[in-house]
Amino acid sequence: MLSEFGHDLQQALAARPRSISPKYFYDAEGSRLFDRICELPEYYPTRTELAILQRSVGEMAALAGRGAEIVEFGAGSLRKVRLLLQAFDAPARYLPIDISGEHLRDAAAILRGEFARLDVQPVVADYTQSFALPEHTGSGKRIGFFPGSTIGNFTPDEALAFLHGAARVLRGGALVLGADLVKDPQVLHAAYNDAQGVTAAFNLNLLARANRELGTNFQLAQFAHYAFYNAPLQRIEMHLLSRAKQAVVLAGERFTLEEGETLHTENSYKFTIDGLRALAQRAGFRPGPVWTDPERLFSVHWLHAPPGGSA
Ligand code: AVI
Repeated sequence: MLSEFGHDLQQALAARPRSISPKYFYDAEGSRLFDRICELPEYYPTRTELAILQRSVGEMAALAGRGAEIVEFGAGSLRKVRLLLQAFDAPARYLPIDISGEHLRDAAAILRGEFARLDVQPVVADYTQSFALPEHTGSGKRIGFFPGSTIGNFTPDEALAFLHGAARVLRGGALVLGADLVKDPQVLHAAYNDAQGVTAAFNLNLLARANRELGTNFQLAQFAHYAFYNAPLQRIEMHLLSRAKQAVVLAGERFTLEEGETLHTENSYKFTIDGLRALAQRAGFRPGPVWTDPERLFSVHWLHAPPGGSA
């Protein structure tokens, strides 16, 4: 029986064009490489968003009010949510939602140690699908947190579906959303083609992971990391490009890749501020303040969820 990864890779190799979800980047090695990407000089999103959050978290705290509960979509960087938890007025509860139970447990244990009065309730679920949250008990608002421009890794339809789901669970509250901005293509190109080759290793790890988990025989040296900005579609595309005609065997099935053919591994959409606000409005949010950096590289949005009790 093939795993979900094996099944999706099999479908991807058989299709034209070939593409696979970027969620498969994140095994332990991929997560470690992504943490290194976040520290790279060329990869501006992480430090820019952190600086924006540091500057604006006081305003966010005032908007959130006392006793808010924070719902984080993905238990990502503790550094970011910690800023909110420290600045908010007596946050009542923290609900991180993540598909990886192990990752969630670790994050929860660290935050419980740091915030003794905070009720930390991890939710193991796929937040891109329909999911349920524990009942909203306190009198504070429910504030969603989705930093990092992870929304940019969704297709436009997936982004809209995610926002609809978030609006449903955050009723009466708000969503704090980080979104990378459209900018000089050279800046974007450098961010996904770093000099140290960490992004290349991150991309190629998808094939290494397949070799480890699925017993495939990908020759990593026969593939090139290929990332470029597709300006009309406002997205960075990452591909793995076959350097030569080659064959790979997955679960007994042989697939041929011609020289120059690619496996499309990721889209990273970039947004205009108005475009992001319009998208959020389509999902029922009322756009509030937007914070950005002096170079307008990155944006953090306060989006008011529709009124009413939370689901
Ligand atoms: C997680 N995500 C927002 C990153 C991005 O920039 O799209 C993933 C990434 N891919 C290459 N570098 C970083």
